[in-house]
Amino acid sequence: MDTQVRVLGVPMDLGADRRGVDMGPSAIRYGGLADQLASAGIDCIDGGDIAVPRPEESDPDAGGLPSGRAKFFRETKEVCEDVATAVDATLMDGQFPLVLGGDHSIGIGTIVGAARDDEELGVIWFDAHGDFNTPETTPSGNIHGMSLAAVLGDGAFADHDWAHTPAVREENVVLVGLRDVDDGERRRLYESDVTAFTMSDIDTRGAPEVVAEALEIATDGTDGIHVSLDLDWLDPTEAPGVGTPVRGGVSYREAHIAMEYVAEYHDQLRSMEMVEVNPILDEHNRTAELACELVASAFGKRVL
Ligand code: 6HN
Ligand code: MN
Ligand code: MN
Ligand code: MN
Repeated sequence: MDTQVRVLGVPMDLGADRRGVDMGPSAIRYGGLADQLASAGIDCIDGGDIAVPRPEESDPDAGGLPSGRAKFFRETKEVCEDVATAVDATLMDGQFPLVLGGDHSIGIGTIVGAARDDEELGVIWFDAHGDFNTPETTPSGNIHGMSLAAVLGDGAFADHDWAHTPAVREENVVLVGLRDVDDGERRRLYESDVTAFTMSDIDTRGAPEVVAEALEIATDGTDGIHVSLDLDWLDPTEAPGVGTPVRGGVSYREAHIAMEYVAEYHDQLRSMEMVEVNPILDEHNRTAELACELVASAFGKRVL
């Protein structure tokens, strides 16, 4: 890829219960992101961090939703609007936005920013979770478990005139790696046209075949794709530094082959984000370092 990558950090932890994920952008930079990109032949510049208010100075119930239904709704909306502006500006400058989380609520901002009114955007969401709750179905009130539903215009998000991007059609959205889905979001996933591949699909068909199909679906009739990678997609033995680990995730090798398949679609790749790295829960920064390695694979790093 000839395009220069602009790194955007979003030290966001308002969308999750476990503190520490706000340090993710620092940990990923410290884990060697620029060197890994260079080893893939990619030039990058650092666009710094988006400002995020601290939970101590914020009101979880501000924003007009019933208490606890979508904690820090107002602040998350404001941060995501800033993320969207930064991603949009990056694309307008002819650069590639690489967003570092932070919890997965920031995916709302990245996708809104990457979307174009006159162009369809496909999305691949690598995750143990569906992130398909709404303020009506959420068991936790945490927006990181609702972000994918939000951009598709679901629940109270649309009522509050936030996040829905018509440029993203359910038919071009694919979840990969599911193994922890709440009852309410399972029902909603069934009713939607989103494609969802579970870990069982990966077990029986293999990661390469599943990811190849995911890429076909996301690129079918679209003008570009966004890749959102939640590090809890990987097995916790490989990626212990995440707030909501779930056993039975993809292996180190499966994650790399998946990103190598993404690299084959570099002409369509418009934006990417790496989220949910929590250095407080990590072991010697290995989850952050893994995030850097996976970015390099997605940008075409080759052994030979
Ligand atoms: N993530 N389904 C759970 C919830 O609270 O809605 C967990 C969500 C985790 C979200 O890891 O991005
Ligand atoms: Mn997630
Ligand atoms: Mn936009
Ligand atoms: Mn997750």
